[in-house]
Amino acid sequence: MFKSGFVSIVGRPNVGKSTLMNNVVGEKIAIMSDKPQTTRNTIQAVYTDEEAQVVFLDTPGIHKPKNKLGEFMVKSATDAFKNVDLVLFVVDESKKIGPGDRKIIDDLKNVKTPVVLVLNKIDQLNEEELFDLMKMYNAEGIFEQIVPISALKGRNINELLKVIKKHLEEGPQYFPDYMITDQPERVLVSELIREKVLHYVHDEVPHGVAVEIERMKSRQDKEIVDISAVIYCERDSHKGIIIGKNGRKLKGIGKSARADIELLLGSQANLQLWVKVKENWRNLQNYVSNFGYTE
Ligand code: GDP
Ligand code: MG
Ligand code: K
Repeated sequence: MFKSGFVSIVGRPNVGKSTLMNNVVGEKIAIMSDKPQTTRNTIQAVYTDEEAQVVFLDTPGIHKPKNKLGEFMVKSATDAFKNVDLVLFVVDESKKIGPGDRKIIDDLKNVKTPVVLVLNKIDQLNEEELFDLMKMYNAEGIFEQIVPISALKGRNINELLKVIKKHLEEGPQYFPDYMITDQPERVLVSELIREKVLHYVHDEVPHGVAVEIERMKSRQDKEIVDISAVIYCERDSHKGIIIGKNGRKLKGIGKSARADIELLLGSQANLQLWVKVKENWRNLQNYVSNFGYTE
């Protein structure tokens, strides 16, 4: 059974979140480049092995709302916790829970998603200090589990991965193994759409499908991204299958793709899909590189 899911990472600056990501995914990593301003809930890294795919999301800072906009931001941050399978709360070796961590803990108390505390930088602690810290965090009573690690030294990372996988459900591989560094967002979006097409048409249109994002643009002052994408297939008959009776299949594809895209981008999406026939597109080098495939 293959498992997959989304994991939000939260923690104040300098606790070692980036170091952890680098260590967790190692060579399998796809660290994402800087995202446009509009994106608040972005993919940090994708970890894939034989058993599972974990999509790590950067969670925007959760803070006390000062105004309407602040409220909106906070709401979307807590929403981000709702739509994920697990939250990793990363802390460091500090002996006391400071105001930054306290605020996050208070916010996490309202979150139903399971939260695992990742106690990082244990290379800076002796056994007794480690024990005291675990006791202190355990007393908060909100963590499923506490996993002590050293992201820098690579200690106990495998245990953390085991704990993460335990919280994932059976699911598809959202992103391909060959996903490369600095994968632009639109490639991720096209992969999500392609995955839905393949899911909906089963074996009727074997692999002769590619997706190209024609337009992807955030509206100026609204939290909506307009996306129009073309699904390319190789035959007229395939086009009919993808669209389905009364367009029902394409609607289904669009609906489920949109849900995933919104999770990926952290904002609403208005998705328009078109189906076009392009015979033997696989032989056209030009298209292949346009679509972002490396095979
Ligand atoms: P982020 O702001 O949470 O992403 O933190 P970074 O990953 O950028 O790490 C902040 C600093 O902590 C860097 O200097 C890291 O080298 C250091 N650091 C991260 N993990 C560890 C660890 O396990 N042990 C020690 N001693 N330092 C660490
Ligand atoms: Mg960082
Ligand atoms: K990958």
